[in-house]
Amino acid sequence: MLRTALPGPRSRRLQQRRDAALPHGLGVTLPVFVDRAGGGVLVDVDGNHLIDLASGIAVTSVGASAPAVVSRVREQAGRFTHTCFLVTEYDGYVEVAERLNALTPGDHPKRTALFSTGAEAVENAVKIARAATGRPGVVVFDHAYHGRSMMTLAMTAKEVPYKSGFGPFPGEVHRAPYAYPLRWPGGPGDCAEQALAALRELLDRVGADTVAALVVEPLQGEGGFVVPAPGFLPGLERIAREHGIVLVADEVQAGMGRTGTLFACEHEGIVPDLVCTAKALGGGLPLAAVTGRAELMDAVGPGGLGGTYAGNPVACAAALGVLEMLADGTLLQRARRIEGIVRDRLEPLADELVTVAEVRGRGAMMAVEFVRPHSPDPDPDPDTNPDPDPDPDLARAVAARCHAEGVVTLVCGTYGNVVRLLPPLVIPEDLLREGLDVLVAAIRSAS
Ligand code: PLZ
Repeated sequence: MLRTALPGPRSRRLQQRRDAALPHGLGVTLPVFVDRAGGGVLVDVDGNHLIDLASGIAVTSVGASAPAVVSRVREQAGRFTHTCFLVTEYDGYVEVAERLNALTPGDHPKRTALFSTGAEAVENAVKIARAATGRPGVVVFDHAYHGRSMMTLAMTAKEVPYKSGFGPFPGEVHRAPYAYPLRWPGGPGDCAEQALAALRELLDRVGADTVAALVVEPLQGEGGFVVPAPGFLPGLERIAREHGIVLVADEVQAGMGRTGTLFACEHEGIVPDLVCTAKALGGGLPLAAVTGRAELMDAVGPGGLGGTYAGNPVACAAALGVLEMLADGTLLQRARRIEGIVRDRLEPLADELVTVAEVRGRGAMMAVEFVRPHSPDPDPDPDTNPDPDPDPDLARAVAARCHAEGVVTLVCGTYGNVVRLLPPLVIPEDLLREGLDVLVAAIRSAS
């Protein structure tokens, strides 16, 4: 429900102040200033109601003002906002850790350390894996995104805009192909097997016994919402075990219920050694965690882990509200229901339009990948996948049309040609359908 063209006059005035006060390096998807939000709606300062299909990049899964989160935050902030857990302690931290130890895959003894951001969780997972193995190497994947700190930038694949101009980055980071079925040169059939063979080759080349950690997003986020070919994740687990490499699941974007299971690696039943969570964990407050095998987590000496704000008490209170809301499984079911609704509405477009290469994802983490129509190959090779030519202009145009109509969608992908949907799990169905109607119309007209 829009009252003005977007951005409205108040947002435009604030944007002018922003432009004068902030550096250009801070991008923005939709230059609209928000006044309040919740239930899948963002209300801007001009009174426009926007449909939220982004959740602040997979953060507000339980809603942007969920009572279970807000009441706990108020209560905790009224008692104290901070002590630094390294100075004096509070029970919320321990309770979040106990819950994550119980909820993450595997029934081995576990420990959890809390941090503030996803990048910090991933960095600390690398530190823990190095301390535990005494090895330096880190293996990551094509299209990976792990954060914006120096080590996680080294691990992130995409050069522009994340890495360019910021190097040199820390070394000992090796990159293997991710089992991306749509873009696998040999076609989707052998994708998992061939990607695993490529990883084995890489490990032979660098020496598997120099590798501390294999860090993988069980469903890639910024890289394009890539669901790995079936068998890839179990293969990684096998290879990691074989070589004493610590398997780290970066569940920062896909975890905490987003894909219809609490953790995305559950879809293939793998048990990572360390699990990184953030985003939805804190219900909008900055909280991140590394949860994993007790013997690995305990390999770091006293004082080796921490941070001034790591595991902030208000953020822990918020997380306990989130965990309570996720506990009975209703929201996981909602995520799966959202997948069904999105597939029913979008999959027909893949048959209808040559520009829609694929509709994919899991749960409430769904995406459309756009390509340029090929001129027919006069001499097609039946053994290779004709690499579909990414169309970032089309993805941008689709997102821009959605934005103009007040539907917040995000673009992602190494080639910028994927429009992704991350609605809050609590979004009312009619609102989701309304947002999808706008998206479908945008895809049709921009194609
Ligand atoms: N690992 C899998 O998706 C954050 C990035 C937004 P932080 N993704 C959103 C941007 O452009 O900065 C992410 C992720 C995965 C790690 C991270 C990093 O999490 O909380 O942003 O540090």
